[in-house]
Amino acid sequence: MIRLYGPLQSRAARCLWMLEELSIPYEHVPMDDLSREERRKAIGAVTITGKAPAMEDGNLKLFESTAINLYLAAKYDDRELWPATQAQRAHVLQWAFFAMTELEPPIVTMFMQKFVHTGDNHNEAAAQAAEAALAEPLGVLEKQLARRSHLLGDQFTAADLICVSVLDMLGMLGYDIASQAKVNKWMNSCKKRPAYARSRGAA
Ligand SMILES: N[C@@H](CCC(=O)N[C@@H](CS)C(=O)NCC(=O)O)C(=O)O
Repeated sequence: MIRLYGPLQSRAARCLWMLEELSIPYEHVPMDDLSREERRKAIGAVTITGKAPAMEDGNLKLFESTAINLYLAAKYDDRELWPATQAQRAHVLQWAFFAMTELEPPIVTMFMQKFVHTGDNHNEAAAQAAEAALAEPLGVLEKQLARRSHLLGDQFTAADLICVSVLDMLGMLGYDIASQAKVNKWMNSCKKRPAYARSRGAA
C-alpha cells in the first residue's frame, strides 16, 4: 500500500493530485493536527528530512515532492502521464527540473515574504525582486504554450502536473497571471481535471 505523509496544505498536495490521476489505492496520512515539531518528528521516522511530503510504497521510502511524482508516474502509468518514448520522458524531466529550479524559488520567496517574514524580518525588496524574476520562466511557459495546449503537445503529462502544482501557489499569493494568457488558459484547463478536484477534497 502506498502511504503519503503530509497535510493537504503542504507540497503533499502535488503528490495527492498525481495519486488521484493514477487512480491507485493509497492512504493519506495528513498529520495536520500536529505541531510543526511533532510533524517533523513523525515524518522523520519515515524519511531523513522530516519534511512533507514523504511517501512509502512497500519497502521504498521517498522524499521530495517531484521525485515522488516522477516515481509514481513512471511506475504506475506508462501511457499518458509518463509518456512512451525516451525523448518524451526526457522532456518530462526537463520540465520537472524547470519547475523546481526556475519556477519554485521565486514563488517560495514571494510566499515567505507575504506569509512568514511579516515582521521586522520582512524584506520587501526581496519580494519584489522575486516577482520580477518570475516573469522570465513564466515567459518561457507562455512561449512553449503558444502552439500546443500542453507542455509536451496535446496531451496532459506529468510535466504539466508538476509545473501547475508549483504555479498553484500563486493563487494564495493573489498573483494575477491573466497577462500570461496561454499560461492562464493551460493552468485553468489542468485544474479542471477531476483528479485535481478529488485531490483537493472535492468529490
Ligand atoms: N523540496 C521539498 C520541500 C519540502 C518542504 O519544505 N516541505 C514543507 C511543507 S510544504 C515542510 O515540511 N516544512 C516543515 C518544516 O520545514 O519543518 C519538496 O518539494 O518536497
